[in-house]
Amino acid sequence: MSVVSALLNRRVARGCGRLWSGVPRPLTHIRSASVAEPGTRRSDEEQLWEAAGHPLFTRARIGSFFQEKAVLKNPFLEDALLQGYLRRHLPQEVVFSDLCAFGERVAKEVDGWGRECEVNPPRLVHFDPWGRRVDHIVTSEAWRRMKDLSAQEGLVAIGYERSFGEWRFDRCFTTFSSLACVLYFSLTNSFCPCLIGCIFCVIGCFSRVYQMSKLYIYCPSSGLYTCPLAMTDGAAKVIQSIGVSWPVEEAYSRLTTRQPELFWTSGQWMTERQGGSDVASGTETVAVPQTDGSYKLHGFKWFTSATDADMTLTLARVQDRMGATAPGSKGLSLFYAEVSRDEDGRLRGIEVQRLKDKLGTRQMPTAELLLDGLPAHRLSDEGRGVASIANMLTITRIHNSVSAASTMRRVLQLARDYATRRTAFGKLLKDHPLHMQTLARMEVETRGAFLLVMDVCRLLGREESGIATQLDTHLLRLLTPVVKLYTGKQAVAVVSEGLESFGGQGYIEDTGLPGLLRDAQVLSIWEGTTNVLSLDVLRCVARSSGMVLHAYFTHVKSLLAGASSVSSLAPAVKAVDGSLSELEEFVQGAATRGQSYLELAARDLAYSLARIYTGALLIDHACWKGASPSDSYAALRWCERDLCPVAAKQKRGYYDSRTPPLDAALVCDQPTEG
Ligand code: UCC
Repeated sequence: MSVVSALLNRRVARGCGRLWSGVPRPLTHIRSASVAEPGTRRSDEEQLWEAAGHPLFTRARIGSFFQEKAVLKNPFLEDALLQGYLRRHLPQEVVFSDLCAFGERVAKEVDGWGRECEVNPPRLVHFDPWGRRVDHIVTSEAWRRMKDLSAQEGLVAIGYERSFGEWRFDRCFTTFSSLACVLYFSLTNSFCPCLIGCIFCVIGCFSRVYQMSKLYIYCPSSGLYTCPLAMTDGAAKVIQSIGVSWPVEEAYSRLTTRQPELFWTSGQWMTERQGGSDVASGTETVAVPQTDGSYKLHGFKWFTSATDADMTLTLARVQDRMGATAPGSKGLSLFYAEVSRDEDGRLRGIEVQRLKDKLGTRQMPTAELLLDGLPAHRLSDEGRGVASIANMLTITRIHNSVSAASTMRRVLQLARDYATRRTAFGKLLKDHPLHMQTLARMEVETRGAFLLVMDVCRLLGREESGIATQLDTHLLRLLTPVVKLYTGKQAVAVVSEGLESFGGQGYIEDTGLPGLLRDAQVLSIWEGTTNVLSLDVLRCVARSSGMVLHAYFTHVKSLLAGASSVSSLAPAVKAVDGSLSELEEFVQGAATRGQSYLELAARDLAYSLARIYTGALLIDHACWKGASPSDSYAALRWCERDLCPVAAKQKRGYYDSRTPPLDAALVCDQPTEG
């Protein structure tokens, strides 16, 4: 047989294979680790074909080169900053080995499930084949696996266990020792020489750092399962703060269990048709008291995330005997409801109207719900709904920030890997300084976001372990909206830039990359938009009579003081110090201004708080004895930006009374006639 006929025969065989192209193939995508694609080496067949004088691209032949995809490696082992941070703050062995094993699982197994969640989004089945209303939200197998995994890995539980069982070898000794350590710590702000007690305390107060580190590794591979986990964590926190007793005792233990068969997730149904920001005036749902002390809820929840939850916390207005309700925030109470079905398989007191058609987060069911007599229990005092659910908001906002930092890190890890594989203009991307400069800028953003997020987790852990000082408590209240709003914006910018670093492939759906950008976009929207959270900053400043800002200035100064002797960081220290003075000046001046002035400045104020604080954290981390030269470089680069935009914009008259009409005229500018 001639070379040509041999090749023709092979091509016929190949052509037959194409008939099967409709058969589903295993999922392969950029977020998964798998063997490298073949193709960069030309096959014998191709060489023969070319030797026979045939062109490389003809009929069924598509050339021999295939670009290698980026490979997701163990996200824990790939993350120098995460490791450095944990090495600095946590007893290493236990946490490191768990995070390392989990990172391996994420790269090898879980990431594929995450992709499957996206490819098989949830769907709503309204009716059974016989016409009965069932309202089944059908989710993928991968989505259900995520639930089991979340329990097994303790993704909520770690935040509530606050210690490791094996270290609690003697409860009495440990309790005594811990109390002594807490006292020592409160007085000296340093760890006492008693090793066991300290380790216990460290583990207790850094449980949140540990939990959030795990979520940070998991999030971009989770198929958005981190959303129900955020609400689950928030619900557990609310229950804990109100008191773990009937009717939520069982719920609490299920939300915080590590046993998959017992694990529950929770919803957070706050948003109604009038919107999710102004909850006080937007909530129409009423709670009708029942004779047994429970309630039935009637209303329409317009945007309920992860609606396949087992329970929910929600807000409603209690009706009096005449059917009247109190308006505004004072009329809202917090309710607990279980999502269950009756003997006919119908949801009790709920109709799922439809699933939302969203830009991103498509992996997760988000629904419009008619509450039509949903059985519920009131958890808060009447009229204390917003204040009671605020604990949930704190937790979900912190989770949101973890997701933001985590998504930035993930796109960078993939871009970094891709830069070692893709050649353009004669060399690998990693050898193009301009390309690496772009990635380095993303890296600086990501490092800043990470340290800011982790510091808030640290504060949360200290508060929950009972070792928070007043300064810590004030900082936590102030920084929660700040970290959420700032990292949400950073994530969109960094992920968008990250996609560009893959060229056109970053825009191709089944690489898995566009989903990262779509999912990032929600981070600045839900759980309080940028402007709503900027106003929350003003509220907490006013409600604390400025104490939250006092704590802020005190803490940033103490971080800078620790770096004063490090000459290589002097430009960064000087920049943060100068910006802090500008901010102080702004705050002092603002105290004499009216509310409208402050509201106009709110977003820039929040950005300034975020940038200055992050600068101080980067500096502080760069001073640590285990810091790397890259830690210093990142701190220096971060601090070169405008750290205090509120001062700069104030000087330019952005908040003066003549500006809003100009802004409005600009926005509403109409074409002139003629
Ligand atoms: O639900 C949504 C989607 C769920 C998806 C979850 C995803 C989780 C992330 C996943 C990561 C992967 S979206 C809907 C989200 N909606 C919001 O986030 C609400 C945004 N709006 C606000 O935050 C507003 O500032 C409101 C609703 C809190 C304002 O309401 P009020 O009634 O005007 O509030 P007040 O009067 O300012 O505060 C009432 C009480 C006060 O306590 P008392 O009465 O003791 O003085 C406040 O101090 O509530 C307290 N409070 C807070 N406490 C209010 N906000 C807070 C807070 N942030 N922290 C502590």
